[in-house]
Amino acid sequence: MKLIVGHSNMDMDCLGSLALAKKLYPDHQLVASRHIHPVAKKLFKLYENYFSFLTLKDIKGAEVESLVVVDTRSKKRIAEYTKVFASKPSQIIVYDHHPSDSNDIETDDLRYRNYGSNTTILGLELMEKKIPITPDEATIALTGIFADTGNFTHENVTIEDFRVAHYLMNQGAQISVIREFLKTLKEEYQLTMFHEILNRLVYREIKGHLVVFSFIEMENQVSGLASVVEKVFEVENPDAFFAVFSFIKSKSSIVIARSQKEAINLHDLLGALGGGGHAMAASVVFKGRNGEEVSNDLLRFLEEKIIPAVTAEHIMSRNVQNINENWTLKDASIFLESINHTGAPVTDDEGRIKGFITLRDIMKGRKADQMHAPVRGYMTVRVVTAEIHTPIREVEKLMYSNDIGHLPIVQDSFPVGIVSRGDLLKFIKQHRPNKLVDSVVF
Ligand SMILES: [Mn+2]
Repeated sequence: MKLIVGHSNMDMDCLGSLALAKKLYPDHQLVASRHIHPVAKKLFKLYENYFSFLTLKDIKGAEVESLVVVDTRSKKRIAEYTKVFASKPSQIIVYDHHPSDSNDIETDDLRYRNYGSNTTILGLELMEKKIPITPDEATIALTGIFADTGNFTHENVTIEDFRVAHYLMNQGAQISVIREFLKTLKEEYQLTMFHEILNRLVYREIKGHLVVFSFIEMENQVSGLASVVEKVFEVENPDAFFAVFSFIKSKSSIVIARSQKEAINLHDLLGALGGGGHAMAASVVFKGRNGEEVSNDLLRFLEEKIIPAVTAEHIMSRNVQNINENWTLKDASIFLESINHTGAPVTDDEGRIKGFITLRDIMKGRKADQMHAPVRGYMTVRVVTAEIHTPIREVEKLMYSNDIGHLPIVQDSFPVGIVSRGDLLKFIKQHRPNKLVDSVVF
């Protein structure tokens, strides 16, 4: 037999990948997992006949000459299929966008790309081979891309995801249908849970990152918790969110986590605890442990393992050029011109920061014919400053909410550095590797 499989607990991206894999390998048959992820059930039901999936029963004892695996490279996640094969498939092709782990499928044909969605990898191959697809196929595929890129807003999104989305729109993908599939909090209890979590959020600063936790105890596990977590993460927008759910009946707990920081890599962190997922979305299950215990252990673990956030100290320029408060506006203007800056901190004779003066402030003095007046009278007195240990997240907020181009970094009211918008942009460009930012904006 020639088969195409996705991972167990098939989600939207998995289904999108399957739909396109069937186009690339028309002589292969699709196999359905025993479990469909709750978010993908609607999509699965609607297109079940169209896919004409084989079930596990159909492939029992099969001799598989060719196996195509999509949206995973983990042996564990395709074990439900491989367990029932008569022998090892003679050929395996793997399409995956997840990072490698210790449990990788052995293959010499791994088509790994770091795209936001796995569907994108297959989409590009279809585009290259100019294989036509139907509007239904385009709709299923595009749903997968929307789902795995958080509607093209997650940091994992790449130009390629947009390219394939563009192609799928051209093939007749229907946004109105996709919108129906993507509605997350459909159920009443999910909405209730959403508000319950919001009311119980605990905020922690861990090594300069804003990390949010929640802990909810419930009788039984229900489906759709991940969508709720996703929504809370979207609304609260912290650096990372760890939601702990504890199930009384089964004496187990699950941690569902989301992150938007490179320094908080969930694939590594929760992987170390036996869980799995992406750098930005992962989960881990603890059997036989109550949620309170899990929450405390998790916090201790994160406090130890999370990489410290970069602070102002790392991006500021140390060469601060100050202006004395007693200088004239004319002196200040010549000075700024000589150092090629648009503004500088103003200090007293001891070097303590007293204010900030910009070329714009000096302009006002020039218009009033006051170029011989002291800087003191024209500077901004209520100067916004930060400290060397202020995390970049704060620095960014301070600069944008106060609309300032320079942020003096002070220690005991002495300026020790200054961060310009240029410094900040340079940092963001380097440390939030997003192909969009690299190739379009800059
Ligand atoms: Mn995926």
